[in-house]
Amino acid sequence: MASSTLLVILVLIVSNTKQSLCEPRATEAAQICSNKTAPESDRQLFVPNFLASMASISPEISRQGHGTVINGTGNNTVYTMGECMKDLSQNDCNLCFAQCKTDILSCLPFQRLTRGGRLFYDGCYLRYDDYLFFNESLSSVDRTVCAAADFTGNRTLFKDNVSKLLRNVTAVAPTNNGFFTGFVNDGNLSVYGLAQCWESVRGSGCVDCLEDAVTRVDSCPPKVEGRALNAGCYLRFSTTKFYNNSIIDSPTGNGGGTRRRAAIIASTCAAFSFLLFVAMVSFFVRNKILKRRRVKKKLGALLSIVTKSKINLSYETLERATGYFHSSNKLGQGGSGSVYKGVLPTGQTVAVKRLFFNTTQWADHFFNEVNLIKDMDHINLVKLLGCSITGPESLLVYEYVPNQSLHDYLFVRKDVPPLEWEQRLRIINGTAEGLAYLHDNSNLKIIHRDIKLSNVLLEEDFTPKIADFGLARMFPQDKTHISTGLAGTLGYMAPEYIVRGKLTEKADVFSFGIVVIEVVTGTRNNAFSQNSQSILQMVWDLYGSGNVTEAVDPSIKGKFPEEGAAWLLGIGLLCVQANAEMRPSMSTVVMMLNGDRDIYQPTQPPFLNSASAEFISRFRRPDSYTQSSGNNEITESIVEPR
Ligand SMILES: *[C@@H]1O[C@H](CO)[C@@H](O)[C@H](O)[C@H]1NC(C)=O
Ligand SMILES: *[C@@H]1O[C@H](CO)[C@@H](O)[C@H](O)[C@H]1NC(C)=O
Ligand SMILES: *[C@@H]1O[C@H](CO)[C@@H](O)[C@H](O)[C@H]1NC(C)=O
Ligand SMILES: *[C@@H]1O[C@H](CO)[C@@H](O)[C@H](O)[C@H]1NC(C)=O
Ligand SMILES: *[C@@H]1O[C@H](CO)[C@@H](O)[C@H](O)[C@H]1NC(C)=O
Ligand SMILES: *[C@@H]1O[C@H](CO)[C@@H](O)[C@H](O)[C@H]1NC(C)=O
Ligand SMILES: *[C@@H]1O[C@H](CO)[C@@H](O)[C@H](O)[C@H]1NC(C)=O
Ligand SMILES: *[C@@H]1O[C@H](CO)[C@@H](O)[C@H](O)[C@H]1NC(C)=O
Ligand SMILES: CC(=O)N[C@H]1CO[C@H](CO)[C@@H](O)[C@@H]1O
Repeated sequence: MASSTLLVILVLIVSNTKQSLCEPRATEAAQICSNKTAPESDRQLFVPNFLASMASISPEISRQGHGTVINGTGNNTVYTMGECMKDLSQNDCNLCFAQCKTDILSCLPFQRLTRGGRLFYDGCYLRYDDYLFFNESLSSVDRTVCAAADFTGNRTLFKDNVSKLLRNVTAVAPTNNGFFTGFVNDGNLSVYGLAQCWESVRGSGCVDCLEDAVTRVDSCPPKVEGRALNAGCYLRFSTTKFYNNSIIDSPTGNGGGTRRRAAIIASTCAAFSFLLFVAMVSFFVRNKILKRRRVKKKLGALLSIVTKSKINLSYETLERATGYFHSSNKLGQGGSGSVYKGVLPTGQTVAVKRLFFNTTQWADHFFNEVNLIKDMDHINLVKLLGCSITGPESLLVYEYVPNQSLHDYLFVRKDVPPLEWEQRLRIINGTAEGLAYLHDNSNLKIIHRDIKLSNVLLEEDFTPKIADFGLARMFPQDKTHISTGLAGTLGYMAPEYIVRGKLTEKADVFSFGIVVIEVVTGTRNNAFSQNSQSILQMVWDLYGSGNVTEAVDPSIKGKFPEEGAAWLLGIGLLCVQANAEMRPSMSTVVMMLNGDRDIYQPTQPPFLNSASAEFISRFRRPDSYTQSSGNNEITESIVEPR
């Protein structure tokens, strides 16, 4: 009983932190994959254009929160549009979009070439298609999504109030840069709404889109929430406050009539506002509690693990240790949180990671990391020293690794000498050993899923340490592969993982191969570069012509053993072979690195862009699916939220 009270308090605290507002709202509202198909022969032209457009849209999004790009020519041109909701901060926008961009890959076809996909998140939107759709306001596949839960009070009043809110959407948004947020409340009930026309949909297009959206969403009550997901706009109402209202409260914001309404409420009766606040909070919390049963269960398991162990640290201690998370102590920002340097009262220097996900993801990631790595002990894995889960935000405490990441060392810092050959060798060896430990750990097989230069940290003596297990998944021994939501970083992702969501430890081997080639050549692998510039293509070609040492980082020219370099690049190429089965296991790699020079030669080119289209098409042909149970299973499990 006491523990369940504690859980309730915990959930309460979590729901009330500012974090629940500033989350990137990367929750999926709908994914709509086009069922327009094209001949197989078009695939080789279409997919590279798709990848190019995904690469060029990100800078647009991080510059201005929206963007459109067109890549390719003729009938294989790919049109891509992305946009964040206007109330998101730029940082949240980037986070939302990064996830959106990864997840839309699952619209890429499996058995046939489909040429379009839309992914609606509550914080951002991404669509690609094979025709110019940027100013389209309505389409035949537009969707209305109503929540499952019914409103529990007087439904007639609720419906009236929702309609009242929705009427203002069409009145305000078209003349307000396509954007609306607002709410209705009468003390007992609040309804919040947000609507946005995409940047390229203005004027009558925006009006048409919103009118249609309002009509459809108006049929959602008595459901507590509804969304209209149209080609040209997004509309959502909910009894939970889900948007960032600082835009509305700020004097220059775009609140429409709502700002005045808020001012009236505030000035007429402060006590009333307080009641309102209490009502809002209790609605909000009750909702959260109902929805987050699963989280509570997980938290329960986690809490007992943590409190039984010695790794529990108090929030105050860690706050003080990091100078109250002072920006000068910030070491970096990862996929699941920002990391600060801190000094514990014992004098030990540590790295403290603040997780910034919303509640569900928070519990998932946290549970994942703590549970996975609390028992891991290997010199090449970053060690988890402790955590804090009862404070206002969750913190993980790791050993501090002083030289920062391999990525920063190689490509960012200008004040360090280039890595010598022996140091590179040591880094590659250690990374291989750490990975082999993860893969062959006695009772669990762990796939890291996000091996890349920035997840390899360096000690002062250049011992590498693999970090960031946030994406790691435990791998049941009796399964040969698991289908999973795609995660990871595109340039490092194995082709079979991108294309089919098929995850085995060979996906890590592929990423490791990329790391080897990057470390030896001192060049970054660009997932989207044209084939002439691809470092993988270059190394492969030089390997074929027997001149592979020309690819070695020019900054150590003449200061490395030619034979050793050729051999190491050969191992790298072996690991990035397109066919997963032909890649060696990590333990074989470790053996090779330890001097077993009796290795086989790479026989297959890596996942190159020119070859990639051909490669992908081979992977996607129905005949290569004979052993799987068909594409549906894979599609569904990929779309499943993590
Ligand atoms: C809310 O929006 C404002 C204005 O765009 C922004 O500065 C702020 O960071 C946002 N807050 C959150 C919590 O996202
Ligand atoms: C797919 O085809 C079905 C029937 O042919 C149609 O009803 C549906 O709207 C189509 N979906 C898309 C996304 O085009
Ligand atoms: C894709 O299109 C964008 C602009 O629409 C352009 O900047 C970029 O260079 C193109 N990429 C390729 C590989 O053609
Ligand atoms: C694409 O264009 C080529 C010629 O430019 C044509 O042969 C082919 O049939 C077209 N494909 C489609 C699907 O229209
Ligand atoms: C969208 O743009 C195209 C080309 O610019 C134009 O022909 C079309 O009429 C526009 N459609 C709408 C709905 O504005
Ligand atoms: C809801 O409120 C309306 C107006 O106050 C009232 O006429 C109606 O009877 C109420 N319905 C219920 C189910 O309480
Ligand atoms: C809130 O609800 C209660 C009963 O459900 C009702 O008596 C009261 O008048 C309502 N308050 C407002 C401001 O509508
Ligand atoms: C709707 O707009 C009117 C006038 O613009 C404003 O007075 C009213 O408060 C708004 N209502 C809502 C629910 O936003
Ligand atoms: C804030 C507000 O407009 N609340 C209204 C909700 O609906 C009932 C019935 O129409 C009104 O009495 C409230 O004023």
